[in-house]
Amino acid sequence: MRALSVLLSFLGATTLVACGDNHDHGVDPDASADVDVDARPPADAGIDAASTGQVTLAFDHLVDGAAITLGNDTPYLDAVGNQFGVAVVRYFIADLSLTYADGSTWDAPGAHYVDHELSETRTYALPPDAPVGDLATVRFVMGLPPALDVTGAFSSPPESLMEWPEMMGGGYHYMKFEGRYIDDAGAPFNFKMHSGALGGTDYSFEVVLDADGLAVTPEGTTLRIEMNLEQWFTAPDDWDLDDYFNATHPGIMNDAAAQASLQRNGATVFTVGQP
Ligand SMILES: [Cu+2]
Repeated sequence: MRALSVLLSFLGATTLVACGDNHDHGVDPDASADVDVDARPPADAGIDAASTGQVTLAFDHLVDGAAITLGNDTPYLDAVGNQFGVAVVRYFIADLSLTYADGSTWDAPGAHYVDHELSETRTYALPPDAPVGDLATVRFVMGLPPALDVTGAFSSPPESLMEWPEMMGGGYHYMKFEGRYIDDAGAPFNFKMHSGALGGTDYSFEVVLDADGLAVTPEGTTLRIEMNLEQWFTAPDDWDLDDYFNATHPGIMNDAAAQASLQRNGATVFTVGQP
């Protein structure tokens, strides 16, 4: 329901499917071969351990396919040639949903917070009762949908530290992606790419990832969710960081056009694979 409303609020504009890059782990056709179908309780009788499994998401943060190193250096290049580096990566995802090859879906409602520097946040163990089967897509909301983006919803750190100013509409940052880039004058400039709902406008969006070749198994499945950070700056909108982070425009929290642009670029930021 929530995912639907997010989709509707996004006017169906772009829910691009991003291809994972690690589909070599094939599905074991015998994974549930020893289950006696006749012995299964009816679907509504409770959790059948052989027909469900636990999916764990493991979050990685990459630039150009390589794991990032946080710091004040500017080792990376974006699409328009800005040198940049990464110091902070913090964000929410919400309302995860698995879509199976047979068309069925399984939902894990609620929000999960990720901070690159807090290893415990980079693992998200979903409820253990996901149906076993071949996956088609992994879906989630990047940021917080309106129902979850409510001031006071998170009462303790680290989530509570993501608060978004009341004067800008309250709720929470979807993301804090901070670092440093080299500006047109050749000087280092610290950027804070902060996204969130601005003045009551929801800029969260649904991410749909191609999970072809991945499956939920009774033994448990880990899916690697990769945020490819350079993609925030491109596809479809190329960001010259000089235009967004400079002395007269130090940030983007009050910039509706920038928030809308991140919503567009974000459709291709994530990929999924299996470790
Ligand atoms: Cu901010």
